[in-house]
Parts: sequence; C-alpha cells; structure tokens
Amino acid sequence: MARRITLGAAQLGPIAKDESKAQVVERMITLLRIAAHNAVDLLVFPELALTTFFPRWYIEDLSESDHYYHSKMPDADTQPLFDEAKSLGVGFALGYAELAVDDAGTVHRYNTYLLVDREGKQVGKFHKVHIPGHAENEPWRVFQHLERHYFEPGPEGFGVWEAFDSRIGMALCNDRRWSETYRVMGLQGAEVILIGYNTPLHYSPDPTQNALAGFHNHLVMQSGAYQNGSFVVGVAKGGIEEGVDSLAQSVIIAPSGQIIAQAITTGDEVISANVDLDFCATYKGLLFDFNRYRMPEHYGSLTVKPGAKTPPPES
Ligand code: ING
Repeated sequence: MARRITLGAAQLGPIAKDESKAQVVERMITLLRIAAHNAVDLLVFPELALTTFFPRWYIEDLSESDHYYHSKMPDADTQPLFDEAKSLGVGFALGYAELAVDDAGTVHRYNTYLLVDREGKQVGKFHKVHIPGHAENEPWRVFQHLERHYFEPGPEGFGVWEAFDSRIGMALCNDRRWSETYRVMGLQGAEVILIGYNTPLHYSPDPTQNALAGFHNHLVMQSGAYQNGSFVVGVAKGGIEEGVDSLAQSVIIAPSGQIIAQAITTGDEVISANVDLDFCATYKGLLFDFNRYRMPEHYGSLTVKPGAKTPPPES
C-alpha cells in the first residue's frame, strides 16, 4: 500500500510592523481552510510567520523586543490557529521567535520551527543553526539583517521526527544554503524536509547576487532534495514588507530534484502536492544508497579550516 501524503506550503505575503499577531493568525487560518479544502495533511508556514521580519530593525535592549517572541506555544495569540488545525485535521509547521529559559535560568532566543501532527500533538521543535546577517547596527546597509543580534544558534542541530507515516526534518532559511543541513537529515532517513524562509531580493554585501536570488533559492533546495532522496517544502514570507522586497517562489520539490508545485504570487497562497513517500526509495535505495556508495572514510577531515592548503601530493 503506497504511503501517500498531501504536502502543502502556506506562503505568506508581507506582514506590516503594526499588524497584530491576531490579524496574522486570521490570515493563517484562512490558508489552513484552503489547505483543508485541498486535502492537505501537512501545511508548512514560513520562518518567523507571526510577525513582520523584525530583525530588520535594531532595538539595542533585547528586552524591548520580547513582544516579538513566544515563551510558550500555543499561547493566547496562537491558540486559535492550533484549534482550527486540529478541528480540520491538518498538521502544520510553524515558524516563530522563541524565548526559552534553561534550567540555570539563562534566557535563550531561538529562531524556531514547531511541527504539529493532524491530531494537534506537538511532534518536534527545531532551532535554526545557521544564523546569517550581523549583530550590530550597520547603517551602511540599505536595510538591516540583525538575526545575529536577536537569535543564537540552536544547540541540538538538525533532527528528524517520526510523523505523518514518514520521517520529517526541519530547517530554517539560511540553513538551506549549507549542504550539511540536508545530509545530516538525509543520514537520519528524512523523507520530507520542511524549510521556511525570509529572503530579501537585495543582498547589501554583494548586490550582484540580487539577480540570482531566485536561482540560488531553488538551486540549494533542489540539490538537497536530490542528493538525499527527500521531498523538500520551501515556504516564503514574500513581497514588499515595510519597503523591503522579499523573494516568494515557494516550492514543493520531489526526491528527483524536480519542482512539482510553485507559488505564482508574492502574497498569501497555498500550493500543494499529493505524493507517494515510497518514491524516496527510488533515490535512497539506488543512486544514493549511503551504506553502499557513500565513502566517509575517504573524505578526509570535515573540520578542515577555511583556506587550509591541501598538502601537495607526495613528490
Ligand atoms: N535570510 C537569508 C537567507 O539565507 C540572506 C539571509 C539574505 C542571505 C539575503 C542571502 C541574501 O535566505 C534568512 N532569514 O536566513
């Protein structure tokens, strides 16, 4: 019996700075209902889905940005979303800013993804690993990208969770650009990798890359999918948000690397695809049979420092 699942991407358009979480949750519930109408089993929301992309503004005292974070999930703002999803029988992944306090009482601020199954059970939580941008206000930039001021990398790394009769992995935005992200989950048997992103079309450090933003976005996710025999759901917060134009082009990608669904707007939009999870095996079990063909003992050290010169062959 084929293991079929309908994957969905809930792309969000711009979220204004003065838009309340309740207003955003209403938009997300509308997308949930559209997804349910299309028999979606797992709907993926973008990174930091509940607010405007606040790392675009420098607030020196982090405690003054606490209103962007959530210390528990669900909470009063998000309970309606969790209730609606459960009543519709739609599982989802939610990107949000998490404020966590560890046993020693230390506050940690994470860029977080939460996976919830169709019965409303919280299956797994991921903390973004690759934190891009900068930590100090840099006025030379057209706009700020202060994720390194607002977030620390998660200590747990990349995990895979048994859910939806499959093995689900999660990553966030800049994580998708690093090949290790996919391979670490591929080695854990990931069949579906969920990735939310906020990616401005302008890259201040090198604007020559602007024209390639869409190409690079799909390039890395298609490669990651293919090289690990996994489906990838890439979901944007897109459009012109507080004057900054961000890439949309959300996609659902097959283990072949082919794009099987793509958003056509830069706003709120649901795309979906009904897929056979056993299709992963046609890549994992043949070309990318890790146990048979992967050669970690011949790769040398993965801890080579950037710029290290490889020793000349023995003369
Ligand atoms: N955003 C970006 C990303 O990796 C970035 C960081 C911005 C990279 C612009 C390149 C150009 O897509 C997040 N949130 O990681």
